[in-house]
Amino acid sequence: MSRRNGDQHRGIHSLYAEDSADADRRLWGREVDPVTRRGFLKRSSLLAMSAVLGASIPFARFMPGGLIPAALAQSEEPFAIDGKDGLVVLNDRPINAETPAHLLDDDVTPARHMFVRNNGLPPERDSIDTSQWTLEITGESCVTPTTFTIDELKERFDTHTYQLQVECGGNGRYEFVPATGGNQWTTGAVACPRFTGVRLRDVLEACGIAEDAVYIGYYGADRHASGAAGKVAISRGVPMSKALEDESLIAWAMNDEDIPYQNGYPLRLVCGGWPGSVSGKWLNKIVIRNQKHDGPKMAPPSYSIPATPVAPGSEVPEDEFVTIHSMPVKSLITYPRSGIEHAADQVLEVRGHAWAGDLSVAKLHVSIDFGVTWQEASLKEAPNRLAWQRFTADINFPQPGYYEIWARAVDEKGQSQPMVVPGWNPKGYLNNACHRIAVQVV
Ligand SMILES: Nc1nc2c(c(=O)[nH]1)N[C@H]1C(S)=C(S)[C@@H](COP(=O)(O)O)O[C@H]1N2
Ligand SMILES: [Mo]
Repeated sequence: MSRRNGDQHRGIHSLYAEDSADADRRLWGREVDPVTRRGFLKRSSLLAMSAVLGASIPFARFMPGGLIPAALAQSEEPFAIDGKDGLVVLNDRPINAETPAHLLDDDVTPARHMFVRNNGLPPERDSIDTSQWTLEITGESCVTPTTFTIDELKERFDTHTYQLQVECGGNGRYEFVPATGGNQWTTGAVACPRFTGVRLRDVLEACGIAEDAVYIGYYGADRHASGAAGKVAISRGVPMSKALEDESLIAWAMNDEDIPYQNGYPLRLVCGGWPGSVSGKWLNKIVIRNQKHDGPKMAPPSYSIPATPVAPGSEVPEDEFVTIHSMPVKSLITYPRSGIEHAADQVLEVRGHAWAGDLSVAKLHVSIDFGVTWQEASLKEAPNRLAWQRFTADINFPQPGYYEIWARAVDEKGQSQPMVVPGWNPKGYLNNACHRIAVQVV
């Protein structure tokens, strides 16, 4: 079974109903993602739109022609996964499930709300014996290959705790046109829990890093989705410079408890700020390599983008890709939940998080008039490097009606989230376009 969420949580960019549907047909010779609501809105006037929303639209004059109101473009479809609550399932074999924005409101993402992205089939829950679990450190650039139990890791190395953002490289993929293969993540393949473990660096150094070392790679105990024995679903890694950072952890705990089964119990790698795919789950082996790691899903087009921009739909030769390193600046509005009603005479406190891969976020602005004017939000510092940052903004609405709140973050290097979906790429990675929610002011 594979469930798509239709147009849940559509962002700002894919919503130019009339224009984009026609443009889609012109460009691609087919209807891309036909949505009933879109058909309705195409024919409807502003008056009809207001009638459906149950409110007038005070900033209608700024509303891009054909924009589908966020209030109509979002829906929810809960599904149960053991230990998870309120996630939306995109695929159940392997399990891929994302978190609705309003369930990511906590400063520290609770285990039950952390998304799940499985490339293969996790090891049987009952087969996992924490006391027997081992982590092997080896590879051609490892001087003294060593195998550790989890207890040995705990005894031999200092324990560290960091709050770390993990975002799937394909988060936001659903908005690329033409559509690209893979899970059609909307906004919810991101989380920022607190991980506890030992530094990857300490363990690697204890095993001896040869001078020619350039990369590490991980292996986990999950099986390929085909079930084929010995076939690895995913084995990715990072350059030594990332592996040796303070915050790169071999973790056994998340939010002071065991790591949830679907998130890699009993041991996982966490390299925050990079595509989630480098943070290996059910971790049982790390290789120190004298070349770029070449495990499954390291080679293009996996977790890679064209080195230079390409026209949407282009075929890109393998040697013209680069591997994704740090994720780009992004933000998410986590309160209020999209579609709520709010009293006109009251201030609305909007909340959310912003993050920027390896960098920090410098500023965050919100707009209630479709991006014509922007108000600076208050933005907290991260509790540690590679954690997301909380933003809040008090919003006053000039009169009752339908509003959208848009949020836009800028990183420490001045790089902003784009308003529209960024450059198309063959696998639909790195969509960091602005998030928006709907509010009915009554
Ligand atoms: N062993 C293993 N590690 C893995 C994966 C996997 O399928 N198997 N998926 C990766 C991908 S693509 C992502 S985005 C993150 C997701 O972490 P989560 O499922 O804990 O949210 O785990 C990464 N680590
Ligand atoms: Mo991912």
